[in-house]
Amino acid sequence: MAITLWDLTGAEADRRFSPYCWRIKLALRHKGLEYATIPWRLIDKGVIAFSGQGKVPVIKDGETVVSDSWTIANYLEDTYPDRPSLFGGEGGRATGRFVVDWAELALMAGIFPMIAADINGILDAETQAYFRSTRETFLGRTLEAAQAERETRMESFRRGLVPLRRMLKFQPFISGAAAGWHDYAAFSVFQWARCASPLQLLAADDPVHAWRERMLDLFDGFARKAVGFPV
Ligand SMILES: N[C@@H](CCC(=O)N[C@@H](CS)C(=O)NCC(=O)O)C(=O)O
Repeated sequence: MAITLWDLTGAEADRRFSPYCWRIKLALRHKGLEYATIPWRLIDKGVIAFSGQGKVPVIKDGETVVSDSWTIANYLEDTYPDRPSLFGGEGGRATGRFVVDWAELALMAGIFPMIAADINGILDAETQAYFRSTRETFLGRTLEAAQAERETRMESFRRGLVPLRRMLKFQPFISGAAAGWHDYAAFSVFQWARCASPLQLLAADDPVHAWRERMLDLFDGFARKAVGFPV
């Protein structure tokens, strides 16, 4: 039986923009597991109440319900040990946790203010009211005021990518010779931005751009085919 994934959507049902859901869709493909997605909006809390919390991703695998992208990745790795490994061993699992936090605290935190108003623009009116109120409280300013700082923020965001840029001189993927969880956890943030905003986060000659291209090509261009903006 296929795994069910509740997957964040914008006003258009096929604009799936959650970074946390993206890394799980890529992990499911990596494992070669069949899955079906159910579009979910930020305000549809009741729909996922069965999971005991209010965020996606949530998966249901038979009778097992799992939420939180890192918990789901570990569940998939441990439940399907005969499928291709996401982590490549226990050392990879440990550094995989580091990438989850780096992706959230360095990548997402750096990108979010630059695309905050654009994200609002892909939502339906009802979800926009919720998004604006929760995210403006978080940002401490309006979505538009945050996004207006993008010119000044871009340089430091790109500078923060130096360790990744340098690593990619030695290997094509963060996980090594082939893509794995480390790549999915980091790429999912760029895919979130690409699904929600036309902002060009990476210069065309940046090795990180070339890595993102390789990630967009994986699984027969799965991420590239998703509804998003050209980057
Ligand atoms: N730590 C969680 C974070 C999940 C998360 O924040 N998901 C967002 C969608 S991208 C969400 O559902 N937010 C609900 C809300 O803002 O009310 C994970 O890794 O899965």
